Amino acid sequence: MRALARAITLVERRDPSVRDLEAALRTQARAPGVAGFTGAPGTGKSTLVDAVVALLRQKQRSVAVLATDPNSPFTGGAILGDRIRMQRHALDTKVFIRSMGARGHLGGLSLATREAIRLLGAFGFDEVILETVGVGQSELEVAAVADTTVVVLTPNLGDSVQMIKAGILEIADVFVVNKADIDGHLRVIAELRAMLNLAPRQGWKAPIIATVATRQDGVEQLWEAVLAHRRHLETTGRAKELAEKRLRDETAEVAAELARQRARQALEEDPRLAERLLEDGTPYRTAEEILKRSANR
Ligand SMILES: Nc1nc2c(ncn2[C@@H]2O[C@H](COP(=O)(O)OP(=O)(O)OP(=O)(O)O)[C@@H](O)[C@H]2O)c(=O)[nH]1
Ligand SMILES: [Mg+2]
Repeated sequence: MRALARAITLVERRDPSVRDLEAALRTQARAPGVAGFTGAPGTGKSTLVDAVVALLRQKQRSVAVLATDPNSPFTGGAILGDRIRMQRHALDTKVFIRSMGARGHLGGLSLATREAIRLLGAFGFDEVILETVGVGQSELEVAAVADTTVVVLTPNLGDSVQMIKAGILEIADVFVVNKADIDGHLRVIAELRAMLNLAPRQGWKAPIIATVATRQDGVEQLWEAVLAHRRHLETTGRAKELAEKRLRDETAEVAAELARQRARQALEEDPRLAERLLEDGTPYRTAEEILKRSANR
């Protein structure tokens, strides 16, 4: 576990040694199932994830939770309330809980998260659960990495279904209406269903699961829905397509990261280059030159 934690810190920092580590681990790696939980702050994501972890442990599945916050600097594993909340799993070696951030690192969080997921696979974890912390692009980042995206809504918080952010409907594979112990949950479910019927998605119809995370109600159904979606991906060949697309995306991100490092280095180390750049007043010629040089190395 210590080794895993350290390796993930390297991944967060985008440390060059990650490359060797990955190569060494590749033979052992097998892909864990990845489910991402997203939704507005306070909807109960952490409580739900904690309940799912408990369920998975009953089923003898090992599980890693990555709480990702694209707006934070890398964390080195420090985690706030969530670790306390999930503390009942602290002594269980088949549960790994970790927060990750990657502000200021090119490729952002999705690249670091993908690498962390590969590491978790190499360390033998069966399931990986991502929880987004914070708002903004995080939903989309999670959807780009997870096999199954779970969008968590609640009856309160004023997040009436009409206010669901554009884009959320398309990324949700499973909807959860959590806090179903609060008045108004039936209305939210009805509104959501009506909205989904207006804009049906091809192939997979995202189910709506009502849960009371604090009592673990509905958590079994929620996990069943995640597994049903996973089977759907497998049987339609979509899983393979997604894996291939991710590898292409990730390769483009890694290439961009390497190119940026080399460009910075060239501009620092070669005064002639920097001088000509100033003469040009625009970056294109110099950028091309740097890429050419980099290719010839
Ligand atoms: N009534 C009720 N409260 C709940 C339920 N699930 C979670 N809560 C409460 O809602 C609050 C927020 O729960 P969290 O699990 O921290 O929510 P979160 O989505 O992880 O929040 P952030 O990580 O801050 O975005 C806590 O006080 C929970 O106890 C539920 O099903 N019913
Ligand atoms: Mg949380």
